[in-house]
Amino acid sequence: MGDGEVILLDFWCSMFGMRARVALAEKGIKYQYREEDLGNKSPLLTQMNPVHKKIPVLIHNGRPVCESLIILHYIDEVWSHTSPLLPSHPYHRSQARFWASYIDDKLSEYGHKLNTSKGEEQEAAKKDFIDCMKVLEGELGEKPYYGGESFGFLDVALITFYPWFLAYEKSGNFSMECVCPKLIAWAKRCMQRESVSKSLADPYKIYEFVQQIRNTKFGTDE
Ligand code: GS8
Repeated sequence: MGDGEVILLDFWCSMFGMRARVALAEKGIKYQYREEDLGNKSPLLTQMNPVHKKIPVLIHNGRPVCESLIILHYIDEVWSHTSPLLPSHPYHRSQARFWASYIDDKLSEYGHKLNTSKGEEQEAAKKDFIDCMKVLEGELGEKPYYGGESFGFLDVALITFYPWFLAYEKSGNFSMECVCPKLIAWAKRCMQRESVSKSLADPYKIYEFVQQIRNTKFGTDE
């Protein structure tokens, strides 16, 4: 079942797309990477994800799987013989899903607001973002990974925000290392894995990308 053609429709700096890239790399799956122009989406993207028309989409033997967390589940179930990502115990699986949805509902929203707002709105987003990061750091506790002794589903779901940290820090004028030192130590541990370091976008390019968005929105003399 795991064999066959695998295509990933993606966008280089997407934290959602990078999740699929890390999971595919962890499992050692060969795939075709197709970069989408989100301002001019390909007919394949609109055909494969007609509901949301968003990346990432994993196309396995011609059939699409949409939504990054669902893609992670799918990859883990189809290529189950190696590098399990989800915990084996139902309770631990439920907790990994809970925290992944917390990341998508909260961290992703506050991070986006922090990068794309100014003044009071940005200060509020910064506070929410930092609070959220501290909650996630608390959940990690003293464990090396969210998956416990091994790198797993929740590690994949969160590590793809790491290359965005530089842009968040510059936008909010704060240091993640000072705010959440244990979380940064965890991120550096994850980066030692080739599946992670080779799949994540360059933080400086992401920072430039965010600057361009801010310049378009607010002008260059912020
Ligand atoms: C989010 C995907 C998404 O926002 C997931 O896969 O987890 N819940 C989804 N994709 C964005 C790019 S990354 O910010 C996207 O494709 N945007 C295009 C659009 O909104 O038109």
